[in-house]
Amino acid sequence: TRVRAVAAVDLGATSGRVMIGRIGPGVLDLEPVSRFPHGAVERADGLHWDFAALYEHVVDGLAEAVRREPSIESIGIDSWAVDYGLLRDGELLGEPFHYRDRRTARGVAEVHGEVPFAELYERNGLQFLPFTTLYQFRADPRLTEADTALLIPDLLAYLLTGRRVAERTNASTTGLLGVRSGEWDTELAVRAGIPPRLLPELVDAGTVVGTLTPRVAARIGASLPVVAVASHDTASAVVAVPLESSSSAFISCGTWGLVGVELRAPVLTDDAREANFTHERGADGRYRFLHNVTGLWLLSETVRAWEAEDGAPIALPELLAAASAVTDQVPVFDANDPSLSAPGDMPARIAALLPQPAPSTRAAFVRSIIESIAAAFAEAVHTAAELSGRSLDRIHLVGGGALNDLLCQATADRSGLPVLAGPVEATALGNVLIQGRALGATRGTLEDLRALVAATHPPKVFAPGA
Ligand code: LRH
Repeated sequence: TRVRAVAAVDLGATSGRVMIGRIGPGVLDLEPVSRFPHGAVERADGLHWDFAALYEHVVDGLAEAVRREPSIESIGIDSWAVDYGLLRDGELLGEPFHYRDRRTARGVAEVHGEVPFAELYERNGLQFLPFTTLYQFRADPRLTEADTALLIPDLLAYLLTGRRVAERTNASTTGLLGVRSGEWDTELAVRAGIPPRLLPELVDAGTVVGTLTPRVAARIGASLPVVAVASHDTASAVVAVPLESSSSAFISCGTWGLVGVELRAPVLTDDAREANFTHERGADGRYRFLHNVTGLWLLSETVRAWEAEDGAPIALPELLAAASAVTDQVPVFDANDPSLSAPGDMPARIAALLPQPAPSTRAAFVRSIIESIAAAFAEAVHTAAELSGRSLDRIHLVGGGALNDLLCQATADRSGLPVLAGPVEATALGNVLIQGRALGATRGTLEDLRALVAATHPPKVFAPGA
C-alpha cells in the first residue's frame, strides 16, 4: 500500500476549510488549502447562511486542492449538524436557515404539543436542543412546497454530484432517526407534521455518493467521486479521537464543546434524559453519548463585539496570554445559559449573568469566559461517567480548543483528570480517515484508524493542578 491523497471539506459554524489529506501505512497528514470565514446573515425572514458564498468557497477550494495535488482520488464533506436546504424539482428553495434563528421556538412548542419530549427521547435518543432539525422543519414556511430536504453536507454533495442521500451520522441529528434502528422514524415524522417524502435514502459513512457532474468537474479540474464521510463534524472529530479504552472521555471543542463518551449501545434512562445527554450516531454504528456545552462561541462572539467597538482586529493569542496572567479569582457563569445562544452583544449578555461589578479588564473578562467553559466541561465529564457507569481516567480534548492552553489546563484542574489535547484538526482528520478507508489506503476498524491518529499526532498533556 502506498500513500493516497484525498480532499477534505470541513465546515464549522464560523469558518470553513478545504484541505488535502494524505493517508497510508504510518502516514496521516493534512495540508491546508483554503480557509474562509462564514457565519450568520440576517435576512427579512430571519437568520440564514450565505449558502451561495459557501458553495463558491467550497468549489474554489477544491479546484485549488486539485491544482496542488493532481493525484487526489476523492472528496469528503463534513459540516455542523442540524441545518438543511429544501429542494423542489432539484432546485434549492431559498437560503438555508441558521440554527440560531428564532423561529425554532415555535417549532419546539408545536412538536411537543404532538409528541411529548419524553417520548421523543425514547424514540430518537436526542438531548433537547431548540434547533434539532425536526423543530426547524416544523417552523419552516417553505416546508410544504418542498419535495426533498438535505442536510448541509448532503446538499453540497448533491450540488456536486446530482445524487441525493442522507448520511447517517448527520441524519441522527434531525430527531427523525430511530435511536435503535438507525432508520427514519416515519411515524414520528407524520405525527410531528413533517412529510416523510422529504427524507432521502440513508447511507453509511464510507459510501460513494456519486461522481462530480461534468460542469463541476470542469471547474474543479478532475472528475472525482464524492464519498459520504461521517458528515456531522462532531462524528468526524470523534473518529479521529485516539480513544484507547472505555475510560476515556472526549471533548470536541470549537464553537460548541461536545462532551461525552463513546458507547456501543444507548443509555435511554430517565437520568440521561433529565441530564440532557444525547445519542448521536457515530461511524460504524457507535453512539456519541454527550452533552452540548457552549464552547468558544462565547469567546468568538465577545471578540467580534470588541472588534466592532474598536474598529480594529484583536490578536487572540495576546488576549489569551493576558487572560492567563490574571491571578485574581474571576467569577464563573453558566456557559449554557439560553440568553447566550443568539449572535450579537455578547459582552453585555455575559455581564448580565455575572455578579456586579463584572471584571473590569478584557483579560479578566476572557478569563471568566474560559473558566466558565471549563467548569461546564468538567461537570459534563462527571455526568457522562455517572450516567454511563464508567470510571474515567482521561479527557481527550480535540478541535480548535486544543490550541487554547488556558482552557485545557482549566479543564484538567476543574475535572481532576489529565487532558490530552489534540489533534486540533480532528474533524478534517476524521474526514480523511473515512475516505482513506473507503479507498483501501488503511485497514479496518475504528480502533485501527485511531491507532494511526495516535501514532501520527501525539497529544499535549495537561495534568490537573500543574
Ligand atoms: C458542532 C455541531 C454540534 C451541533 C451543532 C449544531 O459544530 O455540529 O455537534 O450540536 O454544531
